[in-house]
Amino acid sequence: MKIDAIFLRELRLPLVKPFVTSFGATTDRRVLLVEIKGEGFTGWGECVAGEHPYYSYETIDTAWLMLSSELAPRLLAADLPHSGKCSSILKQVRGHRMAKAALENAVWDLEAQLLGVPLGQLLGGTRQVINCGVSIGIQPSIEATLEEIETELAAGYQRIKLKCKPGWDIDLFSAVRNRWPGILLSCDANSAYRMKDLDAIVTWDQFDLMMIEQPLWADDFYFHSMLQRRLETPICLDESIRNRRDALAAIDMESCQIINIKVGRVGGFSEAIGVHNAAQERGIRVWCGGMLETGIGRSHNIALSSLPNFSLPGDVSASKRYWKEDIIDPAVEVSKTGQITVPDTPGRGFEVRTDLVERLTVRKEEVRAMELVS
Ligand code: OSB
Ligand code: MG
Repeated sequence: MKIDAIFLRELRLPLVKPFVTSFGATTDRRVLLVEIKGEGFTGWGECVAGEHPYYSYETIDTAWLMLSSELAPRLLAADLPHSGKCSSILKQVRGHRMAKAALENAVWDLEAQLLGVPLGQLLGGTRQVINCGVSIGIQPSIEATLEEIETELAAGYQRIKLKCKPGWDIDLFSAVRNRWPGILLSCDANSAYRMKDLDAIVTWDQFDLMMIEQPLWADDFYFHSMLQRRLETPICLDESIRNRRDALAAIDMESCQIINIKVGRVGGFSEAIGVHNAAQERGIRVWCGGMLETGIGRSHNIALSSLPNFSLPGDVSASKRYWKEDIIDPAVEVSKTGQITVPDTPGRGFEVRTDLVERLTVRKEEVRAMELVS
């Protein structure tokens, strides 16, 4: 593949409503997009790094710096026979996986168009529809949370994930379970608990949660395995799994029974496929996590979710839950049965609304190829 130009863009987009997790609230998103021109096509990638280094050490600003000074120049200087080669071209740069993913995914996005195949198919996807759940942020009250859940269930979503933290857990789960004894329910602590909380977490088995996501430290396997031994409820790891090797270690240590795959967190589609396959071979179920993406990241998550082992409903939901106006056409829609149809047209299957992207762009840079030592 011949790449002619790489552009970085920062867009500002207000969320429809604030999204609150155990580490804080997000009201406006600063979104970093990678735009790659080559072979007569434009590939798009979205960087899922946040505004602050809370979920991960990466931020939109560190990602911009890495993309413009290290990653994109390397890609421009390299031979690129196919997308699967990206990760080895970028491997000299340690970490910065969200920045790498934005670039690599833009290449896959372009290659799918070039080959005239749906992106999902290029990644190895087999599903025609994907099953959707929602992630419900921390609300001002339990009553407000119940109302949110009511709305999302009425919209058809198959699974409800509650963000939780110490002091926002047992009473919440209990109220939700009283009202809806049978729904698929899970929780996500974004690593807010510590060893002193283990006895309390063990009592959550009574709520028949589908999983407890990342209760302990963001970099931990060992203490999660100690907790998993005491729990009936499966632990799902999100933050801890940075790559395929981490997945293998976590599975081997029995730190989790389910893995949340986020393509940004693991550094791109190639590694996400690696995690997916490693889990599948070992009978570990996976689902696709969300990072408040615009339509570009959302379309990539849909393509990834079409792989066979994405057997649990993911966080990939309708555009309108987050954006008044999404930057793709059509917007992502979810059926009354809580499903998204995987596009069967070439590429990502959603047009990028370039006029709207241009209007929302607050910073733009063309990356130059660089003479790299070594
Ligand atoms: O842990 O899944 C998470 C958003 C920001 C940071 C971490 C997480 C999330 C979400 C977003 O839960 C869910 C979505 O995009 O729908
Ligand atoms: Mg999570």
